[in-house]
Amino acid sequence: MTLNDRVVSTTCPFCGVGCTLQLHMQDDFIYRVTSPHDSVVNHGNLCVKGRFGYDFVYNQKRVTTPLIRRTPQKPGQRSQAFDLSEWREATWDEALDYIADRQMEIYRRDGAHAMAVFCCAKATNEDNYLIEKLFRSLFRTNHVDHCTRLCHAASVVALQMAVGSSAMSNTAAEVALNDVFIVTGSNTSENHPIIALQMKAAIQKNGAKLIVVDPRRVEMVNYATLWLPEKPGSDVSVFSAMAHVILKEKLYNQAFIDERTENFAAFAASMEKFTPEYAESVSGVDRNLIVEAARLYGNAKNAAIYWSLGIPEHTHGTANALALINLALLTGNIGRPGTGLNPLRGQNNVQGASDMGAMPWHYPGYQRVDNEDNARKFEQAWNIEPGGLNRQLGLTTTEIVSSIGPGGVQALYIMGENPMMSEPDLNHTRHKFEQLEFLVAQDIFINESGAFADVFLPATSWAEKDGTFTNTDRRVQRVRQAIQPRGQARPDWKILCDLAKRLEARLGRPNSAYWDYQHPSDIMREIGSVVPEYRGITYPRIEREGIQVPSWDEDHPGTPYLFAGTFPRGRGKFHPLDDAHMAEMPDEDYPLILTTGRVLEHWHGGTLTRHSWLDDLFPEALMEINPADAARLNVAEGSPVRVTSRRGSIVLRARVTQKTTPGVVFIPFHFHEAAANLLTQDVIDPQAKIPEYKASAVRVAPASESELVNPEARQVRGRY
Ligand SMILES: Nc1nc2c(c(=O)[nH]1)N[C@H]1C(S)=C(S)[C@@H](COP(=O)(O)OP(=O)(O)OC[C@H]3O[C@@H](n4cnc5c(=O)[nH]c(N)nc54)[C@H](O)[C@@H]3O)O[C@H]1N2
Ligand SMILES: Nc1nc2c(c(=O)[nH]1)N[C@H]1C(S)=C(S)[C@@H](COP(=O)(O)OP(=O)(O)OC[C@H]3O[C@@H](n4cnc5c(=O)[nH]c(N)nc54)[C@H](O)[C@@H]3O)O[C@H]1N2
Ligand code: SF4
Ligand SMILES: [Mo]
Repeated sequence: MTLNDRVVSTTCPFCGVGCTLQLHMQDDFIYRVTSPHDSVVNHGNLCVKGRFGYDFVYNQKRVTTPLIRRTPQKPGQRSQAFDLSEWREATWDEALDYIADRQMEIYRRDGAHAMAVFCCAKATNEDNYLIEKLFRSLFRTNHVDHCTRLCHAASVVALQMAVGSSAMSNTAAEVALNDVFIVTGSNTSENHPIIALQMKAAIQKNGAKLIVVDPRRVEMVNYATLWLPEKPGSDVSVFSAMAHVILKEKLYNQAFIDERTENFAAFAASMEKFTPEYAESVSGVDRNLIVEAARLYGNAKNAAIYWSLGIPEHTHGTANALALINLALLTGNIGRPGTGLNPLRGQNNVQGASDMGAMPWHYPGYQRVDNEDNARKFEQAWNIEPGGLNRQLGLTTTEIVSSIGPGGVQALYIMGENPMMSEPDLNHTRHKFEQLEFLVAQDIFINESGAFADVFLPATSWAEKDGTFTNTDRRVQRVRQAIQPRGQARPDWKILCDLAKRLEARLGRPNSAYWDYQHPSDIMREIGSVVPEYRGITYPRIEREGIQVPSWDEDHPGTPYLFAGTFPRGRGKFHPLDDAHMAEMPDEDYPLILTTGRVLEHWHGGTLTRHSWLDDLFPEALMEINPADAARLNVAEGSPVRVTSRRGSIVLRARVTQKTTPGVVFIPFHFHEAAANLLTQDVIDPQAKIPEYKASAVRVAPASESELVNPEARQVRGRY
């Protein structure tokens, strides 16, 4: 050990599990990552991304100075620039002044409606609080959203409707207290690997019984007592049939229903039609399996439901999530340790960004923007004249993209997202991006979306800044600076303060004091003053271990599980349900159902993991196809296939595997050379506005090696 050796304790930047990382440093170099055995979330365990995926911070392709496009971009003719020669370096002053001038020009001409922002679930709470404050208070727009819309939006809407909350009700580690648990629409071992470890321990050490409901034979099926292999999009029928059986066999919890819920009769009547036979005809799941699953869950003492994107990412995602909530209310499996409704949140800080108001309908703390009292409260906090904040609900991410053009959104600011990989129907998204009048990207790399920008602002990564992330079980944890910012890169919160001051000056508002923070801990103090759930969060209190919000004051220890005595909306509300179908059913021309998602080694659009050693572990896009379909279509293991939907076409290699069920193919959306979102559609759930990523009709045909896109050619980055 030399003098410069040190260990920096921080939180993993990848998934919502929120594992504690110890970065072993020599000078400015991270040479090893470990985790302490007593870490509260992960007990010393890490997955491959937390352990090895940090090297993106040193990647040569990081942008380290502000950049301005050499050729001015015009609406209708905007194009992507990946090559640095198409940009010129600028000073921070020049880049920020240029942005402030262009934004003010558009704002003065077209008003608040023309301004929109995508916030960042990878950035800190403090960063996200400031960016939504900037857009709401200075541009008076509520067109503020982030990737939560593409993620658990329908889970959040359903939980709001039924119980009045929008987070995981219990702590993931409470799986140790379950005697039965359901995992549905979650490939837990690849996407929340450390929670999967806890689930496996609950099964192997405590004898807990697992029910998996998923169209794919995900790894957790190996640990399950029951696997219900349903057709994608048929969850309402499967879970309502379970409720049907629980009702018929009187396995419900009458005391809980009487004391804590409402609307039971209407719900029970709507379950009549969902017989196991009927559900079998819709979902393809054997009726006996449905009955067995209902009995197992209905007879359990402590049962919990864990779900992820297979549930919300449908045009009927809200109904899917309501079907799960109905089951928990029916059996009283909520409001106690080891029970609950647990949507496994995805990004490291998607819970926090949502809590911070990075959403179009809410100020920080889920306080509706169309409520007069809330608007007044934030006008006071942010020194805005009475009536000055916008009372109209803003547009969501997918709506922002659709509205781009004359009369709609003209100026977009993207802080750390990649809609040109993550939004559905990328040919349409590309067309919309081309129409933008002004685009700013604030990121650590030029990704497929930032390549369209007029100005690129280099942000620091998580290893170069201080702040907090809120993990999937609502634990607010510290992020600590370990290395110096690369080049001139600056932390997001600093960039935003510098931009806000310039805008204030141009607006003639003597308000700079509202953008003077010495450190992110100052921002957290302000957050606590406007978000009651965060009042108890201060940096000294979370120095050693995070606190689970709500933490109502500085003496409050935090909240491991919610709804002990009551629900935020009072009684839990049952919702009657009817048939729900996916928007695009397979037919003769497009006979297979495509479901999209993730693999263990990669992250979303790949901006981080494809700039990391992790890319060597999984270098190429693969489509999973069942052996029965592969034989019929003449597709061999490893051979190239062309996959076509009504919206686009991609070529990638096939992986012939029992992991997918017949009739279903799976493609991860991490690879720009074979971007899955060229195939998906932008139809959305009417309540939650989430797109149906989990079901599109496609056809698959053998292709030749020469049709495969060479990753270096980056063909998908052009028009497809
Ligand atoms: N390695 C890695 N981990 C990640 C991420 C990543 O990019 N890479 N992203 C993070 C993020 S933001 C999120 S939101 C989470 C997502 O976590 P997951 O939701 O686990 O991720 P997906 O790969 O999209 O898997 C969706 C699951 O739903 C199933 N499914 C598909 N259609 C249906 C259906 O109609 N009904 C049901 N019941 N199931 C269905 C799929 O077979 C799969 O098991 O992962 C987080 N963790
Ligand atoms: N087909 C299909 N599409 C999907 C999904 C699916 O299952 N199927 N899932 C959806 C879901 S759940 C999600 S969450 C979205 C994710 O979609 P996005 O959020 O658009 O995707 P990411 O690739 O995670 O983009 C994160 C960006 O933030 C940058 N970044 C990282 N750290 C920082 C930081 O500290 N500051 C700044 N400024 N930038 C930073 C990264 O470089 C990267 O460019 O994709 C959605 N799209
Ligand atoms: S499980 Fe999630 S938080 Fe933990 S190390 Fe892996 S990616 Fe990081
Ligand atoms: Mo997500």
